[in-house]
Amino acid sequence: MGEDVQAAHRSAPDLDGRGMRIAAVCGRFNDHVTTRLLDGVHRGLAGTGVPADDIEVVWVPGAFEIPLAAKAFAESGTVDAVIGLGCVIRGETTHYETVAGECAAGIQQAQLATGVPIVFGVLTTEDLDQALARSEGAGGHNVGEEAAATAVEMVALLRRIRTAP
Ligand code: INI
Repeated sequence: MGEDVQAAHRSAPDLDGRGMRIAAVCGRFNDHVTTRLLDGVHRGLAGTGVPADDIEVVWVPGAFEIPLAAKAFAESGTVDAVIGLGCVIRGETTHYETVAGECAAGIQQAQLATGVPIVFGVLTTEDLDQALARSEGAGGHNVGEEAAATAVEMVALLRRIRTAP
């Protein structure tokens, strides 16, 4: 495959989220950061045509609880995708690896078990500055906004795969 063709395949697709229902499961731990990620999710989904009424938000104590709530949403059949939002800062905990690792593993297990996309919109950073730099306002870098695009892309992709003749 030529370089241009490969680049075209790598580039982000046009995202159309109209008609999709998305849930966000948001960790309260470090909520000065996770609220910024949630703002990013709303911005990102609005940009693809998902109306605010089609976004359901729930809060859980921390990143460790995200997989269970996300799996419950995925099993409910009420949403097309789930976005997990959390913030685990290494400097703030001695069990950083446990919380971050279990959250990631749980999300992966839940999406593989249910077949519903569950996006890992969880920041795992060395310090607060890094977390703030990945959760910026409109026009800046925001992992929540990226997670929104991933959710819409995966829903559209799975629909194509599952309806392919
Ligand atoms: N939860 C987070 O989301 N981020 C953290 O940085 C964090 N730290 O530092 O410990 C954290 N801990 C709480 C954890 O997610 C659970 O809520 C708690 O252990 C109860 O199960």
